[in-house]
Order: sequence, then structure tokens, then C-alpha cells
Amino acid sequence: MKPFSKERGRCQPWGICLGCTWKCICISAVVLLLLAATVGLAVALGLLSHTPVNRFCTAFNNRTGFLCDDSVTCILASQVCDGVSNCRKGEDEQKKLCGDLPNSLPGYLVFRCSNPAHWIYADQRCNRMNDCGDCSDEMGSSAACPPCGLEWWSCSPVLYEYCSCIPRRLCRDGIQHCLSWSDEYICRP
Ligand SMILES: [Ca+2]
Ligand SMILES: [Ca+2]
Repeated sequence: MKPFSKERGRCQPWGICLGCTWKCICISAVVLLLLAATVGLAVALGLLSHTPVNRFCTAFNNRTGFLCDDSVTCILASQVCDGVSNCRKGEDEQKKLCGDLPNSLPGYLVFRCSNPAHWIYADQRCNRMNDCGDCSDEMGSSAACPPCGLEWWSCSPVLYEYCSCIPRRLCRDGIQHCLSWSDEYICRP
């Protein structure tokens, strides 16, 4: 009867067995498990560091925002391509976003004014300021802004910077801000 060969059952460095012993099967299983764990970790890390596909987010005061790579930080739309890195890795200033404004920006970051030559960032719509220059970002069906709200007084302003609401703090300050003078005679700050 042929004696048991020590070669039989020996594991090669890469974990392949020449024969079949329990020790060899165990070592092979451990190697496979380690490989699987390494692959799993790599996939998990890859997913974690993956750039968010949809960067739309809502910043403070319900304003349209841009989601940074960390998937947590939501900066204002108007902070994208403003020359300042607001996201940790500067992804709000990358060339593919800012190379051909506004066409290189995702549509949700842009509001087109009535005048086709003018555009503003989406968070400047309905902020009560006349950013378009013709108030199309504050009045009309395209802007679809909510009523003035408690902090504002509704009137036709005399100042170019406002459209249909003036800050209530300007009421009764001795200076006309509404065409009707209602800020000085009716409104209470
Ligand atoms: Ca920026
Ligand atoms: Ca505005």
C-alpha cells in the first residue's frame, strides 16, 4: 500500500490545493472570505465617495440649493460659480459647471427672466429683490411667487430694487417707498 504523501494536500501560496485535506479546505475558505471582504469594502467605499447624482437640495428659507459631494452640505444656487469654493472640495466651482454659463449649469439652478438676454440663479426668484431688472423674477406667472408675507408690505415701490413688496422695516421711516405713500400712512413696521 502506497504511504501517504506529504505533497498531497499541500496548499500553494495562492491558496489552491493539490489534494483534499480539511486543513487545506479551511485555508482556502479563509482566503476566499478575505478576498470577498476586500472586494465588499472596496465597493462600499466607492459608493460612499460617489458623487451625488442629483444635486438638487433645499437650502435655508426654502431656497434652491446645490448639494456638495459630501451629500450633506447644501449651498445656495447663487453660490455656484461665484468664484468662491463653498463646497469642501470646490465642486461648486468646477469647470464643467462653470465653463459656459448659464448653459453649463443644471436647469434647476437657473431662472430665465422675461428678457431672454438675462438670467438669474433660482434662489433669487421670489426673494423680493428685483434681480432680473424687469421684476419678472418677482411678479407674473413665470415667477409664481407667494404673497408678500408678514415681514413685507405689499405696494408698488418707488425704488428700483423692489417689485411688489417692500421690507416692513421701511414703513414710517419718513421716506416714501411706495408710490401710494401707503408705507408712511397705513403700514405699521
Ligand atoms: Ca461658490
Ligand atoms: Ca429676485
